[in-house]
Amino acid sequence: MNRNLALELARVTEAAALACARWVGKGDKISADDAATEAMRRTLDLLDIYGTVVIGEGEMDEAPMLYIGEKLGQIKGLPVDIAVDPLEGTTLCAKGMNGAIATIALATDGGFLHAPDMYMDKIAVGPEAYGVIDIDASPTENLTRVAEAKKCYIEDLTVVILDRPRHDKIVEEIRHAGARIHMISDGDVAPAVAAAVPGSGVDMIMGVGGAPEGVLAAAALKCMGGDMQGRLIFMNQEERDRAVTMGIKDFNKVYNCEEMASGDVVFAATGVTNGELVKGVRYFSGGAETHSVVMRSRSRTVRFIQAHHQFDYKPTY
Ligand code: VTB
Repeated sequence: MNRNLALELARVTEAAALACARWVGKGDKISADDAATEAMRRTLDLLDIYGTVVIGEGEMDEAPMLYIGEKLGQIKGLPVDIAVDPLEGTTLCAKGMNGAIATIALATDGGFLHAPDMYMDKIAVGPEAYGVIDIDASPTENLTRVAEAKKCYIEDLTVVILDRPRHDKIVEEIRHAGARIHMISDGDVAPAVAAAVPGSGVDMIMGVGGAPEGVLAAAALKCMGGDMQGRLIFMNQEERDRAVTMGIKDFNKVYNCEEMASGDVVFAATGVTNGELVKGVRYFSGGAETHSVVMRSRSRTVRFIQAHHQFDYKPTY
């Protein structure tokens, strides 16, 4: 994959973040998501790729843009799979809460798991704890191993977890084991990625969130040498049937990072609101500042990009 593509992806997530940042705190998550999606699609279409959306805004009949199967980019370009979440954390954006990002990943050779829109049990860590996590082991066991790998006390570890009743039991166990918990109301991609960023303050994520979000997190963790495991959670027969049509055979399979995101992978995210991974969009007279992160699996270079956008010269926003 062309190394410049990773940098160009920053432009795509910047556009999405700038578009939905106008909706921060307005209480309208649909308009915020629409704005991000439209901007992402428009900028993505300019890239020299021949892309197919595999993780997107929904099925063709339910999403007008960035739907699963949509072809994007220049037809003569490099064939890639596209995974997008133009606004990860729509409610966070609508309420002006921390943790909303615009994010995208590309993979060559059909590299992404075609994860249906359903739940996934996840555990993710940074490179120092590569190879020590096991989704089938208890939270205590995982914390013990991660603390050992990171040469710290369990009490020094911070676990990010979605604040949901379904996590009551593991929250109790994590507390009992002594680790710190940061509960979030939405948006588990950014903290999963942050777990692999030194100094982010996040050591791991645990618990059940969205499966498409799991693939995006895996794409980033692959680029950084982090580790992740995920298992799809089927709530009903309809979800099982849907998974079968998407090529999933083993309902109990534990997917590792590589099985969710293989091939040559690039990932980008831009902050919409502030978070542990990136800061949100900040306005100044005549423009706005964005904070993005872009990375490539081949080189493992992770770039944080702070950009100043002048609206007089970029009139869309
Ligand atoms: C999950 C999580 C996402 O929405 O999909 C969550 O992975 C939905 O979980 O990051 P619930 O059904 O329990 O609300 C997000 O938090 C996106 O907002």
